Amino acid sequence: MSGTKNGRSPRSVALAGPYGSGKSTLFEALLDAAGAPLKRPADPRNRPMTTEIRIGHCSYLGDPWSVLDCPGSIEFAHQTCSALAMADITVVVCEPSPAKAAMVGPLLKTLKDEGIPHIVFINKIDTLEDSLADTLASLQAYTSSPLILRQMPIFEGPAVTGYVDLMSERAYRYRNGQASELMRIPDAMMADEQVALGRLVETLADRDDALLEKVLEDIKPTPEELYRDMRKDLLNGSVIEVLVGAAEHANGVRRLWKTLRHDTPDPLETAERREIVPGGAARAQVFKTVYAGHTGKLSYARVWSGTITDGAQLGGTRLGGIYRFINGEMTKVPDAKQGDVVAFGRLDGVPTGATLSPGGQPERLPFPRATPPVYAMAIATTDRKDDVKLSGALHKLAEEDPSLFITRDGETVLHGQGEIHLQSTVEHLARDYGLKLAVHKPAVAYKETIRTGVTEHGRLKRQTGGHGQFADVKIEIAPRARGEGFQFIDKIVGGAVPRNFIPAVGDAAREATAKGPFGYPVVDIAVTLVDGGFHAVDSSDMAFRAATQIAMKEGLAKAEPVLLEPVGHVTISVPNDYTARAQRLLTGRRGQILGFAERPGWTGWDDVEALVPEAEMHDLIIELRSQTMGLGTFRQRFDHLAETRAVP
Ligand SMILES: Nc1nc2c(ncn2[C@@H]2O[C@H](COP(=O)(O)OP(=O)(O)O)[C@@H](O)[C@H]2O)c(=O)[nH]1
Ligand SMILES: [Mg+2]
Repeated sequence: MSGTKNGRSPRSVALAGPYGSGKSTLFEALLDAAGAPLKRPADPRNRPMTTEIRIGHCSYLGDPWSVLDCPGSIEFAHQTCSALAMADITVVVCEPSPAKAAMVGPLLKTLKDEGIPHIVFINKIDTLEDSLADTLASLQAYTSSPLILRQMPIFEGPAVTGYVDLMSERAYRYRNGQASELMRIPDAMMADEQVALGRLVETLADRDDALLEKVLEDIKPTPEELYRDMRKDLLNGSVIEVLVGAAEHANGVRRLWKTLRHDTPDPLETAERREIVPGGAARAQVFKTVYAGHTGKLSYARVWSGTITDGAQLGGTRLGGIYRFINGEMTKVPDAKQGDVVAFGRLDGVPTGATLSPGGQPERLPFPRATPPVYAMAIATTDRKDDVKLSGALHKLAEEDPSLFITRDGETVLHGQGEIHLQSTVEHLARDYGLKLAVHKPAVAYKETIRTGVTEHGRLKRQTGGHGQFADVKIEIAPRARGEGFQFIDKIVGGAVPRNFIPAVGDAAREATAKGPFGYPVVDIAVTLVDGGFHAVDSSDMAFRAATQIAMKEGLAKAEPVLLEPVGHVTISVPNDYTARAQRLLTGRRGQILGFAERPGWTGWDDVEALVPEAEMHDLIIELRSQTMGLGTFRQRFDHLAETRAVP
């Protein structure tokens, strides 16, 4: 399959964009048009949300292709970024609505910053009511590269029935499910068409002196000249080509295919762009990992150079199968060549993002870093017998999903990108590992300390049969400044406590801070051993430990204990329309606003900084997203512990 008639290496296109813009519909329409149809969901209007990258293989006009359908939800953004990093070109799918177009902003910025070639496909053109001008203006606000609308929708009455392709100056009437049919440019559109073409040519001429000269001399450029310029500018990111269509009716899909065929770079060019050294050993990079019931582990990878053959030693294990995806079926193939996107079977221990080379340890290729987690959920097995199974499953989860972070500090906590992300993780644990789990809000890491100093006596005296137990300590417990930690001071003079028992007193005092009067760890105190007593036969380390424990327990309770809550330094990033709202959201959560400023490198965005108690952070991301059309994000770091009267 990978070597086709014309010998071209397989190219790869990623479909990205907001949730609901029609990526999955377009994915199916592209495969249909290339004669590699998928099984459709029973009701296409009820298509389930895409939560993982889907892959389809096909060939279009003799060229081999892999199409990657990405999840749209921001909570799976890491998967999308992984797919973008693997693909030769990205199609940004959006809707003809200015409000919804704003949701594409962060994606356009990522593509521009990372230098990934991309075009925009305005889908659902059948829902367009008047013009695309507002939508284009809304998109343009997010990128410094000019958007060039290449197709003008043709209206018949209220409905869009076709388009004028400006570069070839040809008009087409949509035919549902089939190639469009050539028609005359409607007379009423002639004037507008000339204006739009003039704008298109001018934008290209701004970047091409030869074209500019022609424009100045009033010579009409040929379509071929325009195609060539568009490709060059698109590949270096200086313009963004915009196409239109309706995936659901297969309108504009063949036009999109032809543009992709013409403009998409070869895998070799992509490897070069990604600074992957050409030649040498075969190399592949894993961008998705799935542990699924019957098939076992699959590592989806792109081959950047050379050929990888089934059975090769890869990543320290023997490769157990290479698969491609044709007509929605997994098909076993003997090898994978440069450009191929395949799934490798049974690569134990190989995580998402890993670079693989037969028999070797090649250089690690760059892979998108996951954004820090913004939402956490604690999980526990409902049957203690499953604990070992859970631990094994978590290990595999970590290989699959680089945007998931797991902590096991008292309770097991999943930290991820949002509620849907973590829910789908828990469902995965239930479905593929048979784990019944209870989920709950993670505990806040409260601490405690004391407000005043006390002197306390602890004494152990026990006579059991012959040998007894005896120890006596007098300690001073005093508060220290926040962050100074625990300190033990020995002030024994004259042997009131023999030297060899003093370490036991220090250890016991420190251990007693594990759980204070409120049940939380005690921080920032000093314990000074000032006096004590012993017995020549009955004293022991154990006896001194016990006496110290008694003194600490009673002393801490008398020293005006207070609860401390962790407070984080939070930075919320939002488009500046939402800055005031973000501030209200923070103050509503006992946040203390520190200020706001322009977000570096993001025109039209602000960063709002605040100090916010951790106890108020749990669902911050949910409220923030619901108030900012999903655009708001935040990052946080621990700042300090603050006294609180809040009862946890
Ligand atoms: N009117 C219209 N609806 C569409 C079109 N393409 C997709 N849709 C609908 O938009 C919804 C979301 O589509 P889907 O492909 O799941 O979006 P995704 O989240 O981007 O993958 C579905 O109800 C589709 O039927 C289109 O061209 N026109
Ligand atoms: Mg989808």
